[in-house]
Amino acid sequence: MRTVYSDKHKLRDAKIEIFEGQIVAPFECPKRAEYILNRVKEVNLGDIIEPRDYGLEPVFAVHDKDYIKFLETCIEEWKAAGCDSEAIANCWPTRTMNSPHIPNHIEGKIGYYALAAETTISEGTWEAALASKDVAVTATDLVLEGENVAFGLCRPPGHHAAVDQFGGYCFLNNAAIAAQHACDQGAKRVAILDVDFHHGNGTQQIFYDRDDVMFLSIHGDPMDAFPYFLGHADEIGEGKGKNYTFNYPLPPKSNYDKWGKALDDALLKVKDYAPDILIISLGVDTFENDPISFFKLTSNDFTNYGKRIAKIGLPTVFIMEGGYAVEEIGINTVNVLQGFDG
Ligand code: SP5
Ligand code: ZN
Repeated sequence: MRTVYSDKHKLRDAKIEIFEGQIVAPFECPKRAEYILNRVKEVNLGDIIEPRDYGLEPVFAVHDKDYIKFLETCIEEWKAAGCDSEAIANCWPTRTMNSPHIPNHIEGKIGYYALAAETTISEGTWEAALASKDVAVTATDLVLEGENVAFGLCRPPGHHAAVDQFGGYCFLNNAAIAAQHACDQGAKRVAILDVDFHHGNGTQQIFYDRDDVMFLSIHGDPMDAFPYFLGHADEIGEGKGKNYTFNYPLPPKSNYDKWGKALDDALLKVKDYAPDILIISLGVDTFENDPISFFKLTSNDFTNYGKRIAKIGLPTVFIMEGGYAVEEIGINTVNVLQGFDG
């Protein structure tokens, strides 16, 4: 299969993350994509190609206009306000302060648009996010143009980004932009299966009331894991979208036996839905040695589930999301893709 990749991911190179009450080096770092790319080359997975430039049109088809403006200008405004640092949120419109007014000051604005504080906005973040969405849309177009599978080596990831919120290392929702692009190119039904350890809250929110994009997610139970406030089994969609969202929250220490049962159920639902295209939000933070997650999948399990996804026989786009055991991220990611390719 072909891999779409852009060097521009390196422009997302934040220096800080807030983790367990400390300032640490970000888990979501440029080395992640390097390891994946090297493994793609090492096993000769297939050609590696540059993304096409789709501009902002597919972004506006999913995200809020003012949110995009904010992402674009955030770091400049932050610096203009006298802060010589990466931009970070420290206050939010919380449950007791739910007003529709968006503050003028960047400190208030970033709080309005942030869904978590661990993720900063640094110089180059916007440019990297733009390239990442081009990677996702290009991979999707390869499949819409007739290839049976493609890999979008996206970085930064996307699945936590909502219509007008960033966080969880995500800024633009690459998988959602790809899915909407497929719809706009004539796909009647699109399924997004999110196998990242974390619930894909952004993707769920974007398509929650729609029946033309099915969303399914297997993830750490939000009672115990980030993003904490979405991803429960009783979230099933609303309006026309009712019964087109499926969540499989799993407890700490879940192994492949348990995880695979959720996958089987999800794949049955996808098969019944018979989408024109399947998008996999591919996070390998389900790995047993992931530093921030609590599932117990082994490197071989990744190969095995790649095979199981291939078995349902749908045109498939893999979009890279999380995975923070950096030294093993290449092996685990490419194991899924090789499993798929047989
Ligand atoms: C794309 C993606 O995988 N984003 C993940 C963002 C997770 N950010 C918050 C992590 C908090 C982890 N807390 C773990 C405590 C373990 N001791
Ligand atoms: Zn994740």
